[in-house]
Amino acid sequence: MAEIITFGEIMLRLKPEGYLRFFQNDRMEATFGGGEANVAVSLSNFGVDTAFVSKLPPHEIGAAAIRSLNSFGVDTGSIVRGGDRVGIYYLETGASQRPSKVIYDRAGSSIAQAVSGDFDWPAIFDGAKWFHFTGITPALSENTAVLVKEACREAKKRDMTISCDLNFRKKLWSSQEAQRIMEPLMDYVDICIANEEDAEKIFGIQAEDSDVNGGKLNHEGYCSVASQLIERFGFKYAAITLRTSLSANDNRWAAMISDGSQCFFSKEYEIHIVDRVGGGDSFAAGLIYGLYKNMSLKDALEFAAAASCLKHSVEGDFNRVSVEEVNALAAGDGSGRVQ
Ligand code: KDG
Repeated sequence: MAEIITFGEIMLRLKPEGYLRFFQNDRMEATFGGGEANVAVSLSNFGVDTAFVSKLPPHEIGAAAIRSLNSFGVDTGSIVRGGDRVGIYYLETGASQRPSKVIYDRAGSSIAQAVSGDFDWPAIFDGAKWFHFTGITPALSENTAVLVKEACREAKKRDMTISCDLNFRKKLWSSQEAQRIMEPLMDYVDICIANEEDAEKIFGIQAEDSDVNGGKLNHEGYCSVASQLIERFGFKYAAITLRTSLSANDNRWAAMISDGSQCFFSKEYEIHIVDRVGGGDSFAAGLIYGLYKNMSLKDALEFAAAASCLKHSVEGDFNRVSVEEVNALAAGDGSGRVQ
């Protein structure tokens, strides 16, 4: 029986090898990924019984997605089979001043067309303690927005902890639509994970001008964004990943968390980015793990930041690091360059 449940879309990820451009190669690496699936894989790697819930077509590509999740020990027993297609996303990895590109081809995927009644939430949540979703799932269709609400309602009834990574995706919906759908869902959420762009784009929450320098927030600015989220929605905690990038090749990575009265900041890591996709999901999974294992708020934050930092060194959406590796990094002073 799974302790933690995540719900969302798993997509086929098609990517030219290395730094090749879309039009430059005749082969694509085919793997799988998706916000909540990535979180489930990380948690499973950390040794927590985790189930990923979704809908996938009954054909072999749907089966391959399930096999991929199973290879990490993710419980896929509640994935419904039906509908016609697996969503696809194409990724071209940027370098230097050339940004990465993502192209979605996911409209009409099985999960986007799932309906109430496809999922037996009381059975899925039987014995579970934690439910996690992101802002991607309710953005897929009006149906998935309803499904997320149904899941949240059932999870709350069972006194489960609910976490949400706001994960604003401008290719999926507008700020106005996001706010309309996300605002009522926040009533159910205990732990909110975001970056400053999510908070601004979905809820119009911003730091004071005096806390912004050269487009970057200072620590007070991050505290202010987290406090505003907590005040507005009554979250227990709000965590924010810090956008401290210096340039595409030379990056720094850190995060913060607030409980409404205190703000904690993680160590800041210098990172060499191999693949940034899923970095936020690894942060979310690290935070869920730390809090689920009753770490102090500061330790859970450090665990999450270290897990996410390591993900940037791992090719693919899925993080493949162990608790021991994360703990070893989190125990350091953050000064070593991660190569
Ligand atoms: O957080 C990682 C996701 O962005 C990636 O897996 C693709 O799910 C995805 C999305 O909708 O952007």
